[in-house]
Amino acid sequence: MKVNNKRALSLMLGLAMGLGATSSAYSQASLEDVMKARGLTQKDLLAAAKTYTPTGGRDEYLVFASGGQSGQVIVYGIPSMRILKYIGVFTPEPWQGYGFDDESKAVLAQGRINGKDITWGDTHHPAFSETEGEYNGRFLFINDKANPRLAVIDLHDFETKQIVVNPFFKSEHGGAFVTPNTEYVMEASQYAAPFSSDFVPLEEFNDKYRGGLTYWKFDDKKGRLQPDQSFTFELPPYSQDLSDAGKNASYGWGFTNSFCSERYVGGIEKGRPPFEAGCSQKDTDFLHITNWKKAAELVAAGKVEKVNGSYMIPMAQAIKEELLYLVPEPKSPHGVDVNPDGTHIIVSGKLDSHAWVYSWEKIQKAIAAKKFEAKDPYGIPIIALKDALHTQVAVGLGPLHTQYDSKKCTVYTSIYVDSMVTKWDYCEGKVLDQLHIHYNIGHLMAMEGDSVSPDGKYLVSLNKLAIDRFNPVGPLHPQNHQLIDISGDKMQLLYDMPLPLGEPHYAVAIKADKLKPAVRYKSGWNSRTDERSPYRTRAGREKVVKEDGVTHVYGTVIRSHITPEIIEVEEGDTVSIHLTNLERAEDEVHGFALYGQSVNLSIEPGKTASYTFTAEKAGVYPYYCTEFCSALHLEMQGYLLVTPKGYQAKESGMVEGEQYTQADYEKQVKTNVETQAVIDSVVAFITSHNYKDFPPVVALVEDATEQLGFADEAKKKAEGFAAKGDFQNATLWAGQWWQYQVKTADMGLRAKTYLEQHGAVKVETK
Ligand code: K7E
Ligand code: CUA
Repeated sequence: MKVNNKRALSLMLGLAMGLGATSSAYSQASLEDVMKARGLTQKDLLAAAKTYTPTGGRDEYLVFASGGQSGQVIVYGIPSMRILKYIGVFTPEPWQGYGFDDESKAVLAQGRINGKDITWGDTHHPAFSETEGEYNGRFLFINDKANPRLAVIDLHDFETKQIVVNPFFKSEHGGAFVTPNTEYVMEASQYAAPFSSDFVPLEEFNDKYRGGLTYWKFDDKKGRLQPDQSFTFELPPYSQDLSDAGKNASYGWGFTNSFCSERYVGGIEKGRPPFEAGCSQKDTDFLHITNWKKAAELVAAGKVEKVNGSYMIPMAQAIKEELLYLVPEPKSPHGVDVNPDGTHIIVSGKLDSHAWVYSWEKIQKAIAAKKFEAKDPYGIPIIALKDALHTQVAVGLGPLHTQYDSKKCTVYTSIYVDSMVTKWDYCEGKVLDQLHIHYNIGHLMAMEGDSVSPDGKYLVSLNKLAIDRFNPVGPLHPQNHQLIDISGDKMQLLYDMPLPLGEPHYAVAIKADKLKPAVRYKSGWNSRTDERSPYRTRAGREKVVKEDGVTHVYGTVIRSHITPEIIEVEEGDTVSIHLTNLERAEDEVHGFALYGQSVNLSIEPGKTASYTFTAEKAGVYPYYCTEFCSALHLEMQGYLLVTPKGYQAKESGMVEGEQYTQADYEKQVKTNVETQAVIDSVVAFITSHNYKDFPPVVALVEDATEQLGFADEAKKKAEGFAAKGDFQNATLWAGQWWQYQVKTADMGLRAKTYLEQHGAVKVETK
């Protein structure tokens, strides 16, 4: 053991002294050699130079992609396309302890449907919180299509904080889309169903089945959706699809697509033509236009009734109060996208080769003049196409979604059937460029593309099929995100990124410098409620107490021990283990796993995480830290002893495997004195440089100082036992003293390396 530790220390010292890598023959090859060996073209090299991010480098944008069926969110960088994180949202994720600790189980429990735990989600559309139409980098919302739910992720720590269940819908697709100041998050149903949870026969489809659109109120300060202030529009049983919120000129309004306005109900097994035939008969479907601002005023004025405890605006009321209109749109549309200044709305029909551009000015005029061509079967006024349309542009077969460029009037539309991206001008109505992708693109995404000021630069094509693009890995292929350079007149394909998690329908990208994520929590923090945990503990205050029949373990974790190290409970006890990470150091996360229980905790610096279970069976249950946090990570361990009922401990006490003498003690002290000399030299190096100009180094120095403080306490204990002639305890405490020294040296050397690599300069020392 000791030998290993010493080797570890000398290794650290060796690296710090620059005895590192020697250059290999490979690295001496010229660029031409490498091109030749790998069969690369000039074009490849250019693409590589545009995406390659040198070691230690950062990305300009961060992408938050839906994780599709994984129920997670995937975070990656642009232009490097390096994946940084999977965020657990609707699905348990063990690395983050999500769905394993009590705190996050409570978040997942908010998403229960009819009392049943749903441990996955079909995530589709992420959306950033906005201020005046600009991404503000504070929150991310994402929907679950399968079970109509929305989740709130706080970008302060990239954790899911809330899940809400739609009180009316049985599925949804048109979420999440935010209004320009995140007043509301839009969520539209997809498959019409009764608003109640009762059985209603399909024969009553037209009368009793309904679509809908919920505007979820968001409280920016609390960072939570407010179900009691949210409201839902009752809509006809058309299959409502995607939505987008109006902005600038169209602020206060929302736009929602629909398909199957034929209201066909299928029945292939009864010899009826299938859904797909019955749902694509008409030449047009309906774009729904809703006035959320006026609806919110009615809600505030107490003029909207609650149904099932939630505000619901019936169609009759929406029509009477002039909140709801329809406009014909191309057959089986999919995307609806409002342009940055809010003056135009682009809709593409999957079964029409045109993208239709609507003029908000024309629509407003028709509404003001009450100029309608007809009413739908539910009495909703229909604005004539000619009174709403700006132009129609032939963009390709199977157009789906549209993204806006930084250049005025320039847009990119995904063309599913033709497998390409069409760049076109919606003011002039002409196609500018087309690029083939691989294969069958769904959504596409430009940098800050949903904001009022898109950045252009890059486009990501989120493809539905990968087919032959990657090494084969079985019948289930990875997803393929293709990075496209859109800074010039011609689009240029740069990179294929496989995504091995689920089908990411949509993604959003934000300038990385808008995000300011924390590196640690306030001490004793419940990260899911964003409050101090009632179960937090400080160093030296660890305890085990029985309260209301539950054995509460108030413990701590820090390199490299879990306190307590031995927990004794009786068979049948309910046990609640609460662990607080005492670390303040960046990236010093500890985990917690316990034999025979399905648990892993991720306890980041400052966090308190809990795990409650019943100790059903008497036995010995080792536990340990699951993050390789330090040289003595493997020793970060303990035992849960579940004693049989009525068990009496024997008198004899514990016997240690080794007995130590005065010579052992002195040998350890000698090592410690030598180690201290190393620490002193590192400290001298750091303090003789302008280390205070480097915040990461300041943090490391603080951490090292703290570890050295612990070393001092252990040293005093060792010396106390030595003075009493108890060399057993003296030697063990001297060993612990050395452990803290090693951690101090580790921090110090990391700080020294950082200074050397970041051009620190010598300063005058007094
Ligand atoms: Cu087109 Cu759900 Cu937005 Cu898939 S959706 S592509
Ligand atoms: Cu803590 Cu390993």
